[in-house]
Amino acid sequence: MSLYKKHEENQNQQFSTRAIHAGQDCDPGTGALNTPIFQTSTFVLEELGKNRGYQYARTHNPTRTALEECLASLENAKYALASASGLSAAYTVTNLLSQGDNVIVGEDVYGGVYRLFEQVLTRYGITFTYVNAQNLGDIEAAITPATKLVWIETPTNPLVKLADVRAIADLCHAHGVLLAVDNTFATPYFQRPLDLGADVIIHSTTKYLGGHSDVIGGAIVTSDPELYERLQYHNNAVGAVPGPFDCFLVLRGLKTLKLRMREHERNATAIANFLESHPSVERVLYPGLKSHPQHDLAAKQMTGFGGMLSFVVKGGLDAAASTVGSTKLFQLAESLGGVKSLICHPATMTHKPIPKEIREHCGIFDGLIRLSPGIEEAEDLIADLDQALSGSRTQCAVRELAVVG
Ligand code: P1T
Repeated sequence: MSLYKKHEENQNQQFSTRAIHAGQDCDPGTGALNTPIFQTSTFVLEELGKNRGYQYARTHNPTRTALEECLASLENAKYALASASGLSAAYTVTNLLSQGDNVIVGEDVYGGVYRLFEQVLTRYGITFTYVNAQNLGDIEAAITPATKLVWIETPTNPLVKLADVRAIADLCHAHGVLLAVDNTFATPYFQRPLDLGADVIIHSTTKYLGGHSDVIGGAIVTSDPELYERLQYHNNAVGAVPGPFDCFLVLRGLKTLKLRMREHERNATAIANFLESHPSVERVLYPGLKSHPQHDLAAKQMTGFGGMLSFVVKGGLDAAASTVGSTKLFQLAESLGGVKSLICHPATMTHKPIPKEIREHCGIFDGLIRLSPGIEEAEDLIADLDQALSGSRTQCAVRELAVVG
C-alpha cells in the first residue's frame, strides 16, 4: 500500500490508536508484534538493479520507516523524516536554503538553534533576522526579497511564549515564504502546526516523543511532496540519520505519548498554581495560567497547555542557584520532556550560547528557572520545590542581614 493511502486510512483513527498502530503492522517476515530493530547497515539485492525496498541504511531502514510513518500520522502529515538529533533536523531544514537567503527567527529559541544559525550557517552566507514573533507586524516588517523562511518555536524555550501559527502562516504565504515550526514543547498531542498552515515541523524527539531521557533524536514533518523530496535528498546526502535502536526507542515512547502528556500537563498546572502564590516567586510563565499574556491564543491553537513552565525567583542569580541546587526530585540537568522531573537554569545552561544582552532583551534573566515536571505525583514535586524555595528565601534573608550588618 502506498504511503499516501496509509496516511488517509490512519487519519480516521484517534491519536492513541495511531500512536500504537501507524507504521507498525506486524513484521511480515516473522509475525513479530513489535517493529524489530533492523540492526544492519546494508540490504542484499535480489539481483542487479533490484532491491527488496531497502538498499543502504543511511537512506532507509525499516525501523526508521515505522517511526517516520507514525510521526507523520500523529502530526496529520503525509511525510516525516527521522534525524539524528533535533539540531540535525533543524540543520537539514536549512539545507533548503542557499547563499544570500535570509531567515526570520522568533527571538526566543533554544540556545543550540541560535548557535547553529549564528556560528555555523552565517559562514555560508545565510542571514538571520531575530524578531518578536508575538508581534505579527515585526515579522512583516522584517521580510525582504531575500527572506525564504520564517522559523518559530511555540511555545518557546524557555519562556513558553506563543506565536499565532495561523496568522504567521498566512503572512508567510502572502510573501512566498515558508514557515517552519519547532513543535518540541507542545508535541502533536497538544498542537498540530501543519493543520494551522505551517509548511514544516521540526522536533527534538529527545524530549517528550522519546519521553524517557534515554535517546537523542529529531524529526522533520511536512505534507508538501516537493519539500519532502528535497528534505529526504538532504537527509541522505548529509547523512545525519538515527540508528535503528534509537528509532525503536522513540517509537516505543510514542505509544504512551497521550498518557504521559496528560500527566505532564496535570503536574505543570498544579506546580504553576503553587508557584504563583509563593512569596519567593516573582513571576510564573505557563500558558495554562490566566495570567499568561497569550492564554487565550493557547486555548485556541493548542488542545492543552503543555508540560513545560518557567518562573522567575526573587533574588536573581544567587537565589536561582540556591533553588536549582536544593531540589531533590527535580534533577539539575539540560533537556526536558522525560518521565523524571528536571530543573534547569537557562542563562548558564541551555541558553548560554546566546550573548547576555540578547538573552536579557528576550527576557532570559539570571533569576529564570525552567521546569520540566515528569510524571511523578504532583504533591511530591510541589513539596520538593517548596523546600528548595524556602532554602533560597533563608539564604536571601541571611544575605540581606549581612548587607545591612
Ligand atoms: O538536543 P537535540 O535533540 O539536538 O534538540 C535540539 C532542540 C531543538 N528544539 C528545541 C525546542 C529544543 O528544546 C532542543 C533541545 N533542547 C534542550 C536540550 C534543552 O534543554 O532545552
